[in-house]
Amino acid sequence: MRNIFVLGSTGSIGTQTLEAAEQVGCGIEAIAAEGSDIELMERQIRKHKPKAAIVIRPERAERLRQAVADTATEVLSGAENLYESIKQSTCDTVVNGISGMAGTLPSIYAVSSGKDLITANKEAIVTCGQIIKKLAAEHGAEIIPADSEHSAIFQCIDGKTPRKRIKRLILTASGGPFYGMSAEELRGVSKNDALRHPNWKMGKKITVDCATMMNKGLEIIEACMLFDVPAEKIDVLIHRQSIIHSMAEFCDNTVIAQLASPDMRLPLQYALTYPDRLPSRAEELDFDKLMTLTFARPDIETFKSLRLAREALKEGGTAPTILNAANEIAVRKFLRDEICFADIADFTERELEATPIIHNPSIEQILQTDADIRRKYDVK
Ligand code: MN3
Repeated sequence: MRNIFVLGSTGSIGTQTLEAAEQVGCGIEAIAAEGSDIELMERQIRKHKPKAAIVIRPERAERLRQAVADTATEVLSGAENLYESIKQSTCDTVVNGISGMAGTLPSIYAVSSGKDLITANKEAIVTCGQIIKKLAAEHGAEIIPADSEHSAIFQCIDGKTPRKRIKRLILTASGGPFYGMSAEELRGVSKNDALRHPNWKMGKKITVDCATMMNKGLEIIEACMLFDVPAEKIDVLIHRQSIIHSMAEFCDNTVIAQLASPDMRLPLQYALTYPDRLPSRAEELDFDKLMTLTFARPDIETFKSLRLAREALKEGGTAPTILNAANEIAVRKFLRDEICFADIADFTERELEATPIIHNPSIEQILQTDADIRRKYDVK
């Protein structure tokens, strides 16, 4: 059984990873979190007894240090100590549940020190996917996707079929809370409307990304990077029920789909037990009451994030980094009521057009590009 280092342990992915790990009996080597919920970190330490706990915001660390002084867990703080802990850790697997670009360096340190990477963090793969894959190959680390769609594809194409026999990967999308609305109607939606996802319970940033469909745009880029499939072979299909988590179509026109109830603990657990499977706490599918599965084409005129993501992917280099940073800033502005919902994609499009693209960038250039855009808007 894997011995894991959980990054972003107090977030939605982190807490569900710990549940899945407990379910299958994985060891918890270390946990790391930003530090916004010290009480939860304390409970996690008492329950899972990790060797180390890292609080990324140093000013939040002292409270945790005092709270768990009676335990054997060492409390460290700051990003540098996090990177060092990942490198030095005796874990075999890093689970990256950090939200946003802050997850990038941890993923890079994980694979460069030979740890398998279970990644729910999209940004690292979207911006540095090729570099991370190369480092993983060099250091014998495996990358196991935990995003539900990519886990589904990973399961559908697993086996001995050569990659060149894949005709298409079909990412399913719930369509979010605003499916079917016109551009005009989108002008009137509120923050609370955007934060109400029909099927999945997630953090705020990704919930807004689902509403704009930028989440699916980032997932197209992520799928290209993870599975070495060109952009034109990746399709998006609206599937409101979120039962089929994605599909792979092969050259003989067979389509293999992965179905399960929408419960993030399941792809996280599969990543932990892969290639084995163990009983999970996810609800079983009830074919008696379910089962109307519907499919529709996405409206890329209204939800233009999908088009923007494809453009960034085609452009390559730092274009996905620019797309991601601009979107992250726009979402933050939206959550602070500084811009309206429809402005999110416009903001991202303007930034993508205005920022020069570097081809074949280094990690430093990717991080610099990201930092420059954030500095411009004074957003860290
Ligand atoms: Mn997803």
